[in-house]
Amino acid sequence: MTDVINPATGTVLASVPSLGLAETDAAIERAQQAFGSWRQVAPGDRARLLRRFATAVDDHLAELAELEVRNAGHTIGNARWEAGNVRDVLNYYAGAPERMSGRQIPVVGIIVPWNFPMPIAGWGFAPALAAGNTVVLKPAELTPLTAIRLGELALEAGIPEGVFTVVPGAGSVVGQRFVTHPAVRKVCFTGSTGVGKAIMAGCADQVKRVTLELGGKSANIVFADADLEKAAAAAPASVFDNAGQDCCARSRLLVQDSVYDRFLALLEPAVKAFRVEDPALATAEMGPLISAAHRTSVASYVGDAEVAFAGEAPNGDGWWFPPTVLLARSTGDRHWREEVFGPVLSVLPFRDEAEAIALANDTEYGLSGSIWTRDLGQALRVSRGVETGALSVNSHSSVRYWTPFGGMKQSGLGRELGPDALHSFTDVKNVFISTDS
Ligand code: TAP
Repeated sequence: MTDVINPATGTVLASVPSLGLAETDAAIERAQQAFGSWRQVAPGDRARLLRRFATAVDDHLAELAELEVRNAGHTIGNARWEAGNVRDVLNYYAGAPERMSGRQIPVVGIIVPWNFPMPIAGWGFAPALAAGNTVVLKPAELTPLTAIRLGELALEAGIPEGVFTVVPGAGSVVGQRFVTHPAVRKVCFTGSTGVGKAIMAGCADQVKRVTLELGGKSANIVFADADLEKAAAAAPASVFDNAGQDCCARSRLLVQDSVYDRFLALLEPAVKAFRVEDPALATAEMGPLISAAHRTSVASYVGDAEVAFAGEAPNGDGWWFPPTVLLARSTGDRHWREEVFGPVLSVLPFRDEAEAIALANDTEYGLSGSIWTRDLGQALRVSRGVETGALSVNSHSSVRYWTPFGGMKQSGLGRELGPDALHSFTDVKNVFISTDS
């Protein structure tokens, strides 16, 4: 059994079984058997079952959101959006079965991190089920509760036994078995770049298909001609949302040197006003970090760095950390180069467009990013120049379920969401039929 902790209080919330190798193999074999009948379910019926699953999620939206607030420390506003996102993604892919021709990959193994337990699970299982695959899903050990509940809701909605199985347990046991078990023909992994590389190498052994959504160190580029008030008001949430535990966090802020001082003066009150409090409160903008160990890791980046200013965080129990803005002394600074995965923003000035693009691209990652300018030509040139999978101009959106999401360079491989995701859950088979009598 594994104890599940509420990160806002440090207290034990639940105990969840940590399944071993034999139980993982049994779940995979059930999924393999279920594939035979699931692929035969008529497309219209498969679509109906997915819509019923979406309705079950919608009916339990408040319960799922409250569970996530307690398990992951997400603000209640975010958690409601996340449960709604699972519903929306299921409904979106429920439109797919009738429009697809019969091409499936039998069993898909989905490995989910702790930072967005519900949406990332849904981005994997919804298109996989829609495409006719069966699914085994491993939640992160720290945040298994909503995935377990989604598994129950799927059964209640009529998804047949074995078609979607949640297998809680350790990454090195359950997740690793998805990589090595020959019946799992595709692995969908979201998590750290290090573990992602090991999974990709492991999948090579069986030439197993793999989708990777990995880390990020995204740039928020603010040009001198931008609406600076609006850009400064939006910058805190772009990096401190979900306590910075977001692969799309705009954790590098690049500001054109001619407006650098003015922009920091606008940013400071916005950072100090960012509300860090009990995530169950409707007013909360940020909750705690996920664990004590993670807080130690985040704190190590602030260490002897030059702090420009910081916000407030509760002092009591739980793994709290204040929103913090650091001045980068050079692009070699550890907090500038590495993914902190916490509420820490690094700031650096730039001279011109060319330097902004060069600095944004000076990273092994390429997941997301933002450009603030009133010059449309500049917005398009910089969008072309920055090597990243999702960019927003004069906003910080990264995810809409009807458009593709994924990374360039070491941020990942393949695309989730939108029409693209379905292709990664299907195989092309070319059958020649002789018409000789
Ligand atoms: P990881 O340590 O990589 O864990 C992610 C998942 O992989 C967990 O379920 C983990 O299980 C499992 N795992 C660990 N070792 C494994 C192994 N050897 N074989 C198979 N599975 C294994 O990452 P994390 O700390 O949970 O998440 C934070 C990282 O994920 C950050 O770097 C962040 O950028 C990245 N992330 C990226 C994205 C996208 S969309 N690109 C989204 C969210 C997070 P356990 O729970 O047992 O450790």
